[in-house]
Amino acid sequence: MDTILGLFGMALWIAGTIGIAAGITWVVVKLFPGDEDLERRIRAYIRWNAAVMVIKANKHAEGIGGHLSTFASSAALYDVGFNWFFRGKEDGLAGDALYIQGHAAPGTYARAYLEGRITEEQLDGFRQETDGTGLSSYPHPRLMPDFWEYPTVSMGLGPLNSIYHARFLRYLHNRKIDDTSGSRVWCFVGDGEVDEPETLGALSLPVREQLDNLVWVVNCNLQRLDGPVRGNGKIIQELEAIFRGAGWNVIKVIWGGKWDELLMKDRDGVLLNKMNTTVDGEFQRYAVESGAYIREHFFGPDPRLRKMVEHLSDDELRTLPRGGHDYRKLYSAYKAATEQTGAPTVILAKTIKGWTLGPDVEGRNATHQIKKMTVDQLRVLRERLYLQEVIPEDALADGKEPPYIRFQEGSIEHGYLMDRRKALDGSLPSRVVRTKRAIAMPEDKPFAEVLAGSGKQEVSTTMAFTRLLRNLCRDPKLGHRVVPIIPDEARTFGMDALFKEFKIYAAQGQVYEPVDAQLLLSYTEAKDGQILEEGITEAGSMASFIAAATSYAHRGVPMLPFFTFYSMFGFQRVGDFIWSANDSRARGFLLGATAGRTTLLGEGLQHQDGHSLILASAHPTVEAWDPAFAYEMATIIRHGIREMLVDERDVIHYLTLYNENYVMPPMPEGVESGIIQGLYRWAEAPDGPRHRATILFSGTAQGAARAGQAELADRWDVGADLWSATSYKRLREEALAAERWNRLHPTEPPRTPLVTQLLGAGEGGPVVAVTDFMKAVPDQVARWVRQPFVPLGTDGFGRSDTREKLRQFFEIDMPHVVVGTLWALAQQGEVKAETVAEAIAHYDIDPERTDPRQFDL
Ligand SMILES: Cc1ncc(C[n+]2csc(CCOP(=O)(O)OP(=O)(O)O)c2C)c(N)n1
Ligand SMILES: [Mg+2]
Repeated sequence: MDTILGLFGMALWIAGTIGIAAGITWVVVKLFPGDEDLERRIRAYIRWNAAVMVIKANKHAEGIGGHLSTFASSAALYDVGFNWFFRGKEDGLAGDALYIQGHAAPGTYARAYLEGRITEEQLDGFRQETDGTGLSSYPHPRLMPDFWEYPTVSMGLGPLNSIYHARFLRYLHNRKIDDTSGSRVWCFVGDGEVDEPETLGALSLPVREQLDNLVWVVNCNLQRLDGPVRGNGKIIQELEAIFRGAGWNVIKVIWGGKWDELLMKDRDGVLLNKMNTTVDGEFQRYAVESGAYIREHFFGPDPRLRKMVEHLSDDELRTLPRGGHDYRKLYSAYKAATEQTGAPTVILAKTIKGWTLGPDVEGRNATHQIKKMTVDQLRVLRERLYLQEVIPEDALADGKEPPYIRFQEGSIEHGYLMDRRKALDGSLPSRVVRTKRAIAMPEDKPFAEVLAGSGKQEVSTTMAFTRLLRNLCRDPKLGHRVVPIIPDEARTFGMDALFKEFKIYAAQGQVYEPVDAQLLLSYTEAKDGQILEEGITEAGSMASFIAAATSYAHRGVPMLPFFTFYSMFGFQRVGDFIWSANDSRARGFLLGATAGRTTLLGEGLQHQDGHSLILASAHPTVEAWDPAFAYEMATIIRHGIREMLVDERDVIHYLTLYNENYVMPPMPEGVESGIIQGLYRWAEAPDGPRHRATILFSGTAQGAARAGQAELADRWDVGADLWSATSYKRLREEALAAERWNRLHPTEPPRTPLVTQLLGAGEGGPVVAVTDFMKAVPDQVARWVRQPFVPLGTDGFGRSDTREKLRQFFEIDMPHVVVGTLWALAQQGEVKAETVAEAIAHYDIDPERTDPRQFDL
């Protein structure tokens, strides 16, 4: 080490080393091309404004929150990127993707303010959004669609998304859909955030795929919300081992330049040893203590160390900076990251949480939550940032609002700030939807085969979907842009049929001959493969989905992703990712295959899904569908494609797919709008019977409903209409809108919700709704049905058995449809209670059997 430092001593003085720890030294010498003093001054303004906007927000609206100390620790990490590395979107370029730590958002707004992209009024509206002019708390493209691109604040999602985003850029490039060579993905990660399994869960993928277009910057301020990240250990060492083990290029920026002088004197390695054996909890303590304390406790115990710093004053000791606050070292690290080839880079930057915010905030355990500052604390901040002449004393007087500060247009600082961004193709973050190569609607042909029904053949909606997906991939207009995504379940869904024809994407191609090479449907990988076969990671698949589903915006190249998964492992397993896909303004299809609590027989409690439609109902921009027939599924998908490509709606369509085979009828005339509105009459009640009833079905419950209709007519003198309920969520949302309108327009003639209109005022008799999902799914519309409403559904845990036994158990089979209908008629006085009892006995139903919802069975 001596030699290295000796040799490069002079150069180090110019540019600085990158990092020293664990006995390994990296020396990268780069001349800093900018004006460091000017940049520090610009950064001081950004720091000040970022703090003031949080303080003011909390003055104006008590409890509104916000974060001061995260950005304070990472200001230089962002600034070096904004001044020198992050590429913008001018001249039609796609630029770099920035995943910014969510709660560092004030810093991003503060820079945008200096650049003239955000007004003072907007800064004052931080976290006060409902009037439509405020700034969102965190990066939310749904709320600020011209500004933010990538939601990050749910810890762990941003890091995982960034990996798959970088990979998706390669996918687009290798498939010759878009030249993505000019774009890099930068992801800022908190050191506490690494504890989320999603953060580190996919580290090997960018190494396997050689994603040198990916750079992570981990802000190692040693603290999370409650306290130290690794008080008794060393987070940087831990992360270095993990990233290096995975094969990343690791750059550590630990000590600021002033330490270099000391390290050069460290001939025996005592200082290095002291650094390596001091745990993070102690370092945090040194961050808040006096120089005398540091001299005593860090350098003091070893006379050689004490001697090393005897020429430094206590104040100089106290202000020996961390690497993450050393601008030149950061510049060198970023530069090295951008020059790296063949592997992703992580920069581990050591910082102090709350840096420059003064002794009451810096490094304190409570720092994350601090959002107010007293006048005295503001004075300290002003001095730390050398802003005394900019902010006069009277501006800080008690009761006064601390001012925002800005450079005059024409000033050197303003010119420098703007020139830097101009040189890098414009300001960021910035979300623009600028379609470079649109795609047209597919032809009718892909749909025709599925809409025509299956003839005599019994097929499932999953099989029909796979057929449709294949047809869409073959479509001359849009086939190339279809992105089938599957997490190691292709064979379950019959999608292995697509492997050979469309090939599995593999960055290196296929370097082996597959074991099934001689088969027609062999496992075929290719560099330009279309299918993303992700392996067993629903989270990773969802991240791919988001990258593809937002490609229309971040690349200007619309893609059409279809992510098919075990329906149980979608909303339940990766619900937060789907939520962030809503926020990201994703456009794509989610397919919950092997759906239903009783249709997926044999798999039992963990697999049988009876509630994904309920979970989906909470997602604002997810349309949730439960089609019974292949033609419904195809109609919904065609409608969804039109919404995404023609209407440019940022919408996700979730469809259940089942694996039960039955004859798929051809699409009847005139039902298209009924399918899309969520409910349509599928079959009229037979003529003849005395009583009337209405049966709603969705998904595979069509079987019990149809059998029930026949049985009711044959044996119980009831003629029932059959309706297919393709989307209760849609019906409910329409009804809520009508109800709200009525509530707020009390003197106008009221609007009638669609579901009420369709089911009428009672002439169709009571309504029985049968589903392979929980009763809460049809219950979504119960309030707007005027006649008695009886939901039959599959509440409770799934269990292994045959379909017949399961449907009997969950009380959704034909006999229960009949009994439910008769009981509803009895409520209306149409039939006698004894008739219901007779039916119960006839079908051998045990009324005393325990309710399947109870788990003490
Ligand atoms: C999934 C999730 N869990 C919890 C939180 C709440 N939260 C916000 S910031 C934070 C601490 C972050 O610490 P770190 O990642 O070290 O970031 P720093 O502010 O120190 O840079 C927590 C727990 C969250 N946003 N997301
Ligand atoms: Mg932290």
